[in-house]
Amino acid sequence: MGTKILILGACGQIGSELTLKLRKVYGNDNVVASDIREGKEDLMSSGPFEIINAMNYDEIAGAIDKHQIDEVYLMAALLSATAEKNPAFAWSLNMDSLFHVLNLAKEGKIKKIFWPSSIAVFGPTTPRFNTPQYTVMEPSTVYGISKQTGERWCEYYFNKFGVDVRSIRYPGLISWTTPPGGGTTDYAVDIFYKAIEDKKYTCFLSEKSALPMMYMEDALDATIAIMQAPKENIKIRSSYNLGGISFTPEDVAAEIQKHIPDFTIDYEPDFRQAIADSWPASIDDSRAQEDWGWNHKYDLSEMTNVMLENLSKVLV
Ligand code: AKB
Repeated sequence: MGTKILILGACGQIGSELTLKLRKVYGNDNVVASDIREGKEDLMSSGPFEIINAMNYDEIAGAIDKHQIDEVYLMAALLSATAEKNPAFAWSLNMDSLFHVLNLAKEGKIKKIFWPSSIAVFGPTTPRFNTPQYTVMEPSTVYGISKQTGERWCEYYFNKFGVDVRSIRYPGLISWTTPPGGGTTDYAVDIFYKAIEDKKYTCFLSEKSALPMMYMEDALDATIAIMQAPKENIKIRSSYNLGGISFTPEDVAAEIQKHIPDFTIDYEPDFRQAIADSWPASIDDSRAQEDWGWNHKYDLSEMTNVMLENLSKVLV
């Protein structure tokens, strides 16, 4: 029998695409999707689905037992902007769910965990350009504090209990199938919807706010690559930097204008500007390249092509 996988938070931006990709790789019946509520039709109909609250240990443990799960991908989380509005809930969701899966691995009920960290672990005192793997980390957001704390616990559970937990610091992720929710990097997805629907966009970050970003397909490839890498290649058990591309709202607007010449953008920065200002502009991901062969495929121009091409079919 093949590897059996449980995805917590399968209906979100990353989870929904990750589920379909993992089903292609491991077989539909071997990938159990779960979330607090039902998701899109293709996700529900292509394989098993369970309603699970990621904050509930018994619900996770029950599904692991029922489906004889080997690996858990914990994708449920409150992102940076939403977490600022609801700090206590963000902390509970982001930390409780992680402790549940770490403890399930410690108890021998699962063999491997994927847990996403984020560029939000860095803060205003971190070097902003080509941010190194090991550097000053003083996150100033609730989300960033939860991710940095999570990284420390992952490393601790690996060192103390041998828990095989693997993690990536995702940059902003761009995709056209499921919209993101509650992040600071969400503008880089919204802008494509608005470019097609209205030919204009009001950006909640300023024109020069450079952030590390990545097209979803690259992020999924990285996620599967780190999970499939031999154990001895995973030398960092907190979380790996993952860079991809780096651009500003002005850069992506210019790229869109190559396809939609009358597209216009204006800027009305809100509270998310302070979050963006505290994060790196670009990331050094050489350790991911060296340890498990990571390399991204999509640049800004290729990503823009794919986003506009696919969204214009969906939004007509
Ligand atoms: C966010 O903007 O909160 C996320 C992230 C960078 O982790 N996309």
